[in-house]
Amino acid sequence: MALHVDLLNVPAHRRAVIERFAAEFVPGRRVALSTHINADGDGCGSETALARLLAFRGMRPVIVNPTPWPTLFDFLLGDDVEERSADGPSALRDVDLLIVLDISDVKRLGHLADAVRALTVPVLVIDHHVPSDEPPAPPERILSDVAACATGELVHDVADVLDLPFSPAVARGLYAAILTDTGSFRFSNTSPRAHAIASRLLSVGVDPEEMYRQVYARVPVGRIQLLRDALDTLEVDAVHGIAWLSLPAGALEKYGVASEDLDGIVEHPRSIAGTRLALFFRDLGHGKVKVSFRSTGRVDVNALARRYGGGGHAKASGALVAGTLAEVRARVVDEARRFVAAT
Ligand SMILES: [Mn+2]
Repeated sequence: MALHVDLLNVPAHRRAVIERFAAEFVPGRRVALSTHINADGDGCGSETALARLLAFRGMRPVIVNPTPWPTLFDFLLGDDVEERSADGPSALRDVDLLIVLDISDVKRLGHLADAVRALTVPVLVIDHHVPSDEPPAPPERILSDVAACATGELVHDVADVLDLPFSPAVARGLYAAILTDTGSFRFSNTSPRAHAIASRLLSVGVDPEEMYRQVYARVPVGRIQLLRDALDTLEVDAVHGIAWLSLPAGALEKYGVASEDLDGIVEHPRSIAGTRLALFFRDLGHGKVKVSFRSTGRVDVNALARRYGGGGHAKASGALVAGTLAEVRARVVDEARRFVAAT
């Protein structure tokens, strides 16, 4: 069927950037891969897939993230992938190349950001976020497309253009990336091409039920207890179509869970009938509150999050806001009411 093949074709503008990138993929070179703080399925899946693909090219990859590798995505690692996030910026010292994944803003590299700004070796970016004011690399070294359902889609394109093998481990990484960033093929970024690539990955041996179990069905009990507490804070402004949850400082410690266990919590207020904007406020305990913004429909939460120095996607964004939980919540909800009313 021609339709399927057409969907897998790599768009020309992506192909051109990837062919330019290939000049940096020199056998023997040490290449570091990094993604944003609190790596998600797209970050981890893209990294492990790209690490293996570049190893096929004869490169020596190492993953160096600003925050510890999430336990949830341990199953994507293996003896063949070196992961040195615990070593911090020093792990970047002797690399020949850095590839930053799933980030448009260098600040998302957390405590690695200054080391990356100071690097003298080339930095490449593979990403699908809305461009920021301070990208981690100059424009000619960025492969970015907001039309990509996940950074994993672009890593797929790298493998396709450079004719690198979709090994089972590569395919699992790419599938995890697309599965999680599309909200299990539910969000608006679930393009025909997302399904076509997923189809290709299934056809080389990815087991969808195993992926479901790994990603969604082995959560610690504390995650569910935390969800119970969070749901208890639900507030709804039915007039404006805004719903939000809050989490006080120390909630993660209380249940012995990690920040990755908060992934998806904001989908609960988002799922309420009539919600146009869902918010999740998490008090980090040091005078800052992390705010997650989710939109259903036309509300551009990237524009809203940018007012607080954050950003992301039009339908999913985040920001770090200074203040107490009560202050930040009052301020952001107030602004959100006006923003939604003007949309
Ligand atoms: Mn992503």
